[in-house]
Amino acid sequence: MTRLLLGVTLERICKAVLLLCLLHFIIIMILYFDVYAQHLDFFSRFNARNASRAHPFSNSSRPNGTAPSYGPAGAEAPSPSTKPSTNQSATEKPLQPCQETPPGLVGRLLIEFSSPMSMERVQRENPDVRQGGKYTPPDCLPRQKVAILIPFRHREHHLKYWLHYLHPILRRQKVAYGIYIINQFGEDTFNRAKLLNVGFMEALKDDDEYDCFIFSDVDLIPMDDRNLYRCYEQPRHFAVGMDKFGFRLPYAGYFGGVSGLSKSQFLKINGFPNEYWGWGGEDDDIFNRISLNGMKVSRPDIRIGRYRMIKHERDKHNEPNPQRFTKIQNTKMTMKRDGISSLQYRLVEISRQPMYTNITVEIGRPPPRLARG
Ligand code: UDH
Ligand code: MN
Repeated sequence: MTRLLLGVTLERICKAVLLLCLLHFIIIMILYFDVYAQHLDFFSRFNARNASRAHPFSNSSRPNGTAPSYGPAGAEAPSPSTKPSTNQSATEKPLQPCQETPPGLVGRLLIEFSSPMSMERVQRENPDVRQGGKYTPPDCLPRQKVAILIPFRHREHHLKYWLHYLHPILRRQKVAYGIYIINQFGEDTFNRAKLLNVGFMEALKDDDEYDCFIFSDVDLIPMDDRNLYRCYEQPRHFAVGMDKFGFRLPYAGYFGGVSGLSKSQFLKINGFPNEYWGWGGEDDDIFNRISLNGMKVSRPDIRIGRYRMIKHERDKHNEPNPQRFTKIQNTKMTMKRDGISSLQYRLVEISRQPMYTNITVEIGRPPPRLARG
């Protein structure tokens, strides 16, 4: 009797183990399907504009565990400002303007944050990036010069992943760029939008040829290199589908995460607000500024504008700002006085690192009324 019972129990355990294995297999298959889904995407395959165009400089290797692309860039034409060459010697054949759809893109990328990352590895894998995190495509004339600005404090771990993934992506996109980490000095309440205003000013002081500014959270990595980091005819919202929002836009007017404005678009809205202390609201205020100034946000296709955010808890001194709901009702009144025109800060240090330029800045603290909450 006991033997029979033992036998039945063993059989059940075996079945359970088998079931678990099957479940595991199915989950793995689903994950793979997700990454390689675009292979099966007939629409993007047949719509491809440049997929078959060979290019002498195209990169056939697949960095960062990337899958090949068959699809279009899914992006509109960039604004046409073309900069003169800085990387061309007199004896060489003159460089051609970079193609609107870069030929070496690979499409959907496999992004993960489990393998350890070090700055040494990032440096080793990006030997063409110049001191300060600058890069110029060697084989074509870029149409724009892009400053990438990252609001920052105590997120070194995230920064390594960001640099690890973004440098190769930007290189494949043929972007002429500089990376600026705008590091808030001290432990007062965090202010994302004000840091980005500082970034705009300091990047232009560093190089007055920047004509495009991309504002990115340090923990957001694009999952597709066809999401082109450049400026467009209208202000751009890049992070349309984040994993934390189920790869959907959380609401129609969302402008958070990663966005980009040309120099003239940024100046037209008087930059970003300086008076949003703590978490939230500043991105909605920027969206309001854009609409109130007669512009319209442009976005990539939802299949291309997907992002992974490195999981994290809320930071200290960046609690949700309880004033944000009232403040975003008043953008029309506040935007003329509060913005790049009223920006005040004290520069603490600029240091050029191999993979980025660090700008540490003191931006003050919220007025006492807000500090009390
Ligand atoms: N940031 C810093 N340091 C800080 C605060 C913010 O570097 O102390 C920067 C960083 O670039 C970050 C961005 O500001 O990516 C936006 O802040 P966030 O990442 O905290 O905003 P998010 O909306 O998170 O992603 C909200 C808190 C989520 C808590 C979830 C708990 N499960
Ligand atoms: Mn975040």
